[in-house]
Amino acid sequence: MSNLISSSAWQALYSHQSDIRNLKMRELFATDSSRFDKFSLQIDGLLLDYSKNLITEKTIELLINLASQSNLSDWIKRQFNGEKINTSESRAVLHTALRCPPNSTVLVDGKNVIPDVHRVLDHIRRYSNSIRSGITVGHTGKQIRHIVNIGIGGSALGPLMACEALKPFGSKDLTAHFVSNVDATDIAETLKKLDAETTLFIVSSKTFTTQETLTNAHTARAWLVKRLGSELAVAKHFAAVSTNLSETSKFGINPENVFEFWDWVGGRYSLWSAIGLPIAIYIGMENFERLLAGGHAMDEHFRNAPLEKNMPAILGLLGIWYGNFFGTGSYAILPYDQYLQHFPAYLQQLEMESNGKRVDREGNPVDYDTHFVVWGEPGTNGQHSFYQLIHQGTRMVPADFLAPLNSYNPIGEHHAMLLSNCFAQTESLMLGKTEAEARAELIAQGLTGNSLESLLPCKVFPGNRPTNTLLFNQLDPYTLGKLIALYEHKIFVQSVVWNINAFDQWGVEFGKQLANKLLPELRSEEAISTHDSSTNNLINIYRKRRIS
Ligand code: G6Q
Repeated sequence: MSNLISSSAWQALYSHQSDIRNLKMRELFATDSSRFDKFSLQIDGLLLDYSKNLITEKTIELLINLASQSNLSDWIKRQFNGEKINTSESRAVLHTALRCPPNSTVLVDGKNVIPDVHRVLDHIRRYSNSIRSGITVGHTGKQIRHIVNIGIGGSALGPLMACEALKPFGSKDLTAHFVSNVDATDIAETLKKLDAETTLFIVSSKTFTTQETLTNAHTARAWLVKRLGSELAVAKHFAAVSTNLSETSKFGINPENVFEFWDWVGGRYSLWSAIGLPIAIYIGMENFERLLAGGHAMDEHFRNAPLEKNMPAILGLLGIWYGNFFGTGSYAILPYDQYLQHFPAYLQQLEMESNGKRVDREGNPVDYDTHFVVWGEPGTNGQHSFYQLIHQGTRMVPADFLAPLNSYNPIGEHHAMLLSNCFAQTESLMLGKTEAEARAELIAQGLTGNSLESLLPCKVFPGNRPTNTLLFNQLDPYTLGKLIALYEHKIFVQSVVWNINAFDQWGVEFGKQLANKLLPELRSEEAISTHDSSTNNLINIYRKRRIS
């Protein structure tokens, strides 16, 4: 049995769970009018209401004990101080340094990294201003109107999510496009929307060796050269973001348009770095800096707030409460904000790639569950599809609801309707509907006898389904920065308790290793017989039936 499972803090939570699992949240609310005050936090305008959880004050006390037993406060210091806590890659983990003010000091191997961070930010400022103002133009002298991010995973999902989330701040003269998939359809359909003379491609890849990104970049390059009739056009229409400057120069990108970042920035944590270049161009540097400032504000909160008032710590520990003590296999992210439509996919990577691990920091297989499946869709759309399972399925699915109090599109009653749906959902997930309530409703509808009795079980809702609600005024860059950093730190909290490394991704590396392996066999003249019978047949069927 691992130290974690046998620890007193874990065992105390284990027995507490059996004491309280039959409690009803509706009764907890009915008997304690201060429940919201007890179980909510505010950090400059961002509210976390976690009162609709299956918890008592004792639960929080025991969860905080678990965090203390895991030396969470020490780990937070170690991360912020640039210790190489990503041990399997021997790297520091310093996305937090990317949002530090210029007068800060953060040392990696004895060197302060902040001057480099601000040197690159200055470069981003100059370049994004000159694209937006039309000082830097395309090969034929026309102003840039389309920016196309070519990148995948951590080099795509953050900028995609943030450009969509901050659309109200986006330049009306620019359209941001994102190409990730090696499926040619992705780039082909994007190219159809573009005019080569007014398009800037940003090739974003930490390693600059990723198959999908380089393939798409070469296709885009060939398209551009063909359209503009000159190789010289590449210098004006391509920029790159990478830690691998020798590969960017091999690709032929003008060194002035190459933006650097460092190995201590993990891919999925990189939108704050030069990987955020499309965001800076699209929303402008001042707004990009507001995003960084929001992230920094959450960093300061995370470092300084006591654990019981620490938003990332509370969110992380609640996740552990359900995942490890109630056996929930997934949790849902449900933004009631159309601009946050890519936020669930963004968090899916951030959380599952960080904490989807099976060995601890010492390399021992763990004997407890680590991360759960993360999924979600914007409300109210999800209500008309999968909420059924959350309300009445056999599994408990904890969910985070996120909503702005004010809309950028204040048309009629839309926003009040949106929020009324959001609040009604969390309320009814908590309350449920008892058999007596369901029966009274059916009687009021005129049902009696067998028709009433047979319908009754379907109309009962167990309730007691946990939710968090995060409210903010409007989704501006500063707020988005805080929200992203909140989840980043929440993930770190969980990794500390689980004693796993949240910052490596060997599963992704494995995929990259496999990517080119089968390719020559698909082109082979000879039948393939070196794999298992399934793989051999799949390859051979493709070989026989491919048209081009
Ligand atoms: C992120 C992952 C992964 C990575 C992509 C793209 O943390 O490592 O999603 O971002 O595989 O890698 P490159 O940026 O090196 O192309």
